[in-house]
Amino acid sequence: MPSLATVAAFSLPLVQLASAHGHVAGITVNGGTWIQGTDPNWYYQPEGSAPTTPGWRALNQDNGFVAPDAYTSSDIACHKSATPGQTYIEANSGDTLTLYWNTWPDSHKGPIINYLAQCSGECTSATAGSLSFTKISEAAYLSGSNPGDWVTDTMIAQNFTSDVEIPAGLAPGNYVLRHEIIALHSAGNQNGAQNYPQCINIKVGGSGSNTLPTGTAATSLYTPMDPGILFSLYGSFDSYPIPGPEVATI
Ligand SMILES: [Cu+2]
Repeated sequence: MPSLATVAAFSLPLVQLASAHGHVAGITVNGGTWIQGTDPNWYYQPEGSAPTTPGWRALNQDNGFVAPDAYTSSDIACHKSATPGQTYIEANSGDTLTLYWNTWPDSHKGPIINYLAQCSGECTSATAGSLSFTKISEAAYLSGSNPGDWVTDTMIAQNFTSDVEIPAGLAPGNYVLRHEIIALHSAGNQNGAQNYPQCINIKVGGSGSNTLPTGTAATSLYTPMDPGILFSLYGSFDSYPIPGPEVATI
């Protein structure tokens, strides 16, 4: 039997290895105060012992991804076995959220896509499978090929940050922001794309009056054979078909 000290010595490096890809560690609104996002290590912490944050928690202790063979599972909504953030960001329509990934590997090139879903009550008691997502912004391919320059390279160069605007004119209410990177480094093979969805609760204020156009259940966003999901970075190309629905006009 290993001693307790031996177990501790071996489990510590495992935790540190869990930072290979990434998660949204924090958010600011219009460049303001840092708001903690999420951390996969909080998932197993006893009730009340982890920070209360707007970021959803998930069973992604390896900072890992959801694969195309799970696109019909609600795990694709807000990551594996996700549970809602216990609070929310307060922001107004037209505000800019800056999302801070804790890290991101240079090899993981691909699109960054943002969706909103309106909660029927408080988002703190929503379930991933009940949400309907409307795409509000997307960016992906910039230039070159094999593998070329991608918006994920911009994100890395900007200290691992990515901005998203809450649509101007959006009506006040409770929303979940679904922010997602799809890493394409293995996407030339079937089931090789890697989706990294992160969900964050937002209570939108302000004086907007536009309701969110009808969205799509997360389980209907993508299929494994979409041209932007089964896509090789390692060849010659001059465009890229971003997967999912069209960006909505709000
Ligand atoms: Cu990775």
